Amino acid sequence: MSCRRGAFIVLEGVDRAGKTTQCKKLVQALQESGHRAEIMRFPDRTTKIGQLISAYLEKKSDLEDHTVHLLFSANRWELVPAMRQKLEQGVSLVVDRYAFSGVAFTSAKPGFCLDWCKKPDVGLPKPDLVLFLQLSPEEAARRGEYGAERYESSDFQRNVQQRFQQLMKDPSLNWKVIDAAQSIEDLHTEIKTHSEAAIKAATNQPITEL
Ligand code: DGP
Ligand code: NA
Ligand code: NA
Repeated sequence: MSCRRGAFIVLEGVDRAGKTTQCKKLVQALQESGHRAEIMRFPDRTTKIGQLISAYLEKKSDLEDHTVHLLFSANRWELVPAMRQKLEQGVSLVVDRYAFSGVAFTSAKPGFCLDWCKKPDVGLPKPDLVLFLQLSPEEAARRGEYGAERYESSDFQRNVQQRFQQLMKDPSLNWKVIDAAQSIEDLHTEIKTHSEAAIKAATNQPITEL
């Protein structure tokens, strides 16, 4: 019996690094070279929990900080059965943000430590590859004004970036740091190369957990 599963690939980074554009280009390129691949994003604002998160991000509602952290995590958990099913069917998942954004964004708030922030995500499927799109706060600012959503300020993003740096020290994860200041096409080529290697390596490997 063949057990060629799909690869679980995550793109992370601060806001404006180009994650969404690169996720779309990657899925398209993988499909064109004959892989089965699908895009996903977190938060997934379409579910009931996602709608609570969306209202919070749009500042239409205020939620207590621990509560919102748990909602973001619950939003990942509710998609786990579908994610596992796809991976086991041989579909590679290209995911725009995951638990690392969860930890980096909440722990950038006063009074939160990395350890507490990581706990609700323990047991989630572990990505085969985490591509971190590295962009300095100065370069991010040059890309234009931040939007009006929650978290979209240079000071907060600087804190988030520092938290990501700490998370990248985890040797149990396959982090690849990519310079997001290069051109869209060069960035895409680099991301595609890493992703194809991850798809090859995932074959016959079990899906592990965070
Ligand atoms: P996006 O739809 O990719 O623009 O993400 C929405 C915003 O939410 C963005 O500023 C990053 C933040 N975010 C993403 N995931 C989490 C999470 O799990 N926890 C927290 N606190 N913020 C998150
Ligand atoms: Na955003
Ligand atoms: Na995005």
